Amino acid sequence: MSLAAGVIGTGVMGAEHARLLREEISGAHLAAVCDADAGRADAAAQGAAVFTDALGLIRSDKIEAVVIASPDATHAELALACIAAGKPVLSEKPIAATAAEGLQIVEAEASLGLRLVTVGFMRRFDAGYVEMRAARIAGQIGAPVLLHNIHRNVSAPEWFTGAMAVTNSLVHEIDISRWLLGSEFTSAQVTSGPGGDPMMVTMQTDKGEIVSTEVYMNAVYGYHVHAQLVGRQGSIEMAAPARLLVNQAAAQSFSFPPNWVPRFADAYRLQMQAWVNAVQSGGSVGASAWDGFVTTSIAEQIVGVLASGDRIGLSFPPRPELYD
Ligand code: ISE
Repeated sequence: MSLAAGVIGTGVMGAEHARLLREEISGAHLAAVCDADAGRADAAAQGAAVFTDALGLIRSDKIEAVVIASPDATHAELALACIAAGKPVLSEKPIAATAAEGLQIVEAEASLGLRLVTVGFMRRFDAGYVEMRAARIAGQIGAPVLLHNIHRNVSAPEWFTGAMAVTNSLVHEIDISRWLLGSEFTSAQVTSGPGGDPMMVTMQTDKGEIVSTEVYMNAVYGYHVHAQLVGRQGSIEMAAPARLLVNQAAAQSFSFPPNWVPRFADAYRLQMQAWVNAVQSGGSVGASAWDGFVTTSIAEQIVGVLASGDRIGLSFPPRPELYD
């Protein structure tokens, strides 16, 4: 039976998730969308039902699973409503706007004893990261000692603050580094440029690995995400994010994508397919509610020391057994 999925929010990411469910995913179909903007909702629905009330979509008996792509501040309330309705949910990152709300989601799932939440940290489905993690697990470069991450955007709006670069962008590296290394972060320190852009974040893990992440929101030349994992017996890094190399005017070049949607198009599709497959088989996949909570908690703790530049020891409440 095809899974009836509903998408809440039809902005850039919601429209892409709706398109995937309409056109590219097997085992599921787009049953409904929800957005306050009727024109945008109709464009994404293309014949599926349209709701203006997100809780109405979640509680509808015509909807079996939910994708949340509404504004960040609404994620927690909607994820909690999905848990209350017993429906699997794929929520865009972040899981919640605050760590306290993220913990509420973890506690709700833990008391239900069932994992219903997947957080859309789509980089876990990107071929480069997947191969890098497999190489680490196979011991190809020996024990990891360093991970260097680069995260550059073309430009950010005037109102985009250093704190937002942490909660909106750095969160990807927090999640993917924990996943790549299979480690937990224990401390962090940030050095910020003027107005918080660029920033350099140095973190350490419980295995002593050092993780550096450059977040540069106004890098101009293109959207550029890169990772290099350094081990005791070698290093492994991402190749250029392109299928074609152009030879012209005595030079070889490739193009950078303008933003994350084309860069991670395959990852978004593979994530959606893996989520649908997991829901169909009663399992779970991708970043859990616990991963989402830890990431939001680390981001929040880092934001607290942005101005001082102090190194901070990171701490979390105990992890419920559900996530072992
Ligand atoms: C954006 O919100 C995303 O989630 C992108 O994946 C990230 O690369 C970008 O920096 C964020 O602003």
